[in-house]
Amino acid sequence: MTPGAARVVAAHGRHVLIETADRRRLHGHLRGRRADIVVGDRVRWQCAGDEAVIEAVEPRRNLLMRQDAWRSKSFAANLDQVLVLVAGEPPFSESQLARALVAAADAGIAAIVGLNKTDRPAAADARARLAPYRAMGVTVLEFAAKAEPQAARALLLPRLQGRSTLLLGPSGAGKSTLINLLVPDAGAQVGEISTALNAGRHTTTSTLWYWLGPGHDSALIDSPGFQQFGLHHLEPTRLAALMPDLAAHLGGCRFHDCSHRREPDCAVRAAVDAGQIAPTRHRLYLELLDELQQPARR
Ligand SMILES: Nc1nc2c(ncn2[C@@H]2O[C@H](COP(=O)(O)OP(=O)(O)OP(=O)(O)O)[C@@H](O)[C@H]2O)c(=O)[nH]1
Ligand SMILES: [Mg+2]
Ligand SMILES: [Zn+2]
Repeated sequence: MTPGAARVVAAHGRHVLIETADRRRLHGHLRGRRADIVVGDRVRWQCAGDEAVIEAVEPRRNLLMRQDAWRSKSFAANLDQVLVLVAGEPPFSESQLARALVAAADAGIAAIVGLNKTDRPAAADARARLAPYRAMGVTVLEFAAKAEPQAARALLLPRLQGRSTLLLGPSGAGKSTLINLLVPDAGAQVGEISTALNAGRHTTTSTLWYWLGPGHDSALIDSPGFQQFGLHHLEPTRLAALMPDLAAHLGGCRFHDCSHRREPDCAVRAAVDAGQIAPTRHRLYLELLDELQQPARR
């Protein structure tokens, strides 16, 4: 990195924590009224007392975002991988899982799923609900971050090596538990700033970048659990191509612009009838499609 280059390791609105090329961490804020800066961003900065002023944000390799009818929210930038964490307790929403995977596919970021809390009886139900995802080629890793920490570490570390991985998942899935397991000095890495941002709550309120080891080549990014995962930034016609189980049957429909709703000779619906696409997945697709085709309320 050239002098004055840094990486954003925590972001809370216009207030950020950056890590400089010589591994110092500084509070920073954006010049002017820009507020489009996220964890993972590469920035150029200048000193302003003991703070940093962010002069510019470098072009991003990718950006994971969600967008509802009213506003968009970016999770993080310049990622190699997304790890969507789910559990049987609290029961995960398949809609949120599907949305996270579609958003990652749209952003060109690889995604894997982690089923946490396998020590709980409810894991069996969660495992069954993940079957269509395994069948479509999604890697699903199972572990118990709290109950069987050593096995969880051994399973996950090779998957995280040399990459920057965003942890995504509903509140209570165990994202912070996993961070604390994999990043022994997690508290020290984020320091007071994020402790202050988080104000002693058990629930994560800001996105935070952690190095997995002293080599600084593998990173894990904790993010707050989310309720809504809007995909309004997607072109409705691209949706099916971003869902691998549906995508496998595209091109076989009678109409090239088939919406796979009720057109005759639809290869996607035929695949549902033949048991090749889970009916729940087709329903999720229709639900998302309806949502994307609603006129934007802006
Ligand atoms: N039984 C069991 N409980 C676990 C396991 N892993 C985490 N938990 C518990 O699940 C609860 C939620 O874990 P957190 O790590 O705070 O979840 P989070 O995803 O960070 O939640 P937010 O910050 O609210 O988004 C805590 O009480 C953990 O102790 C596990 O492997 N087994
Ligand atoms: Mg958390
Ligand atoms: Zn069709």
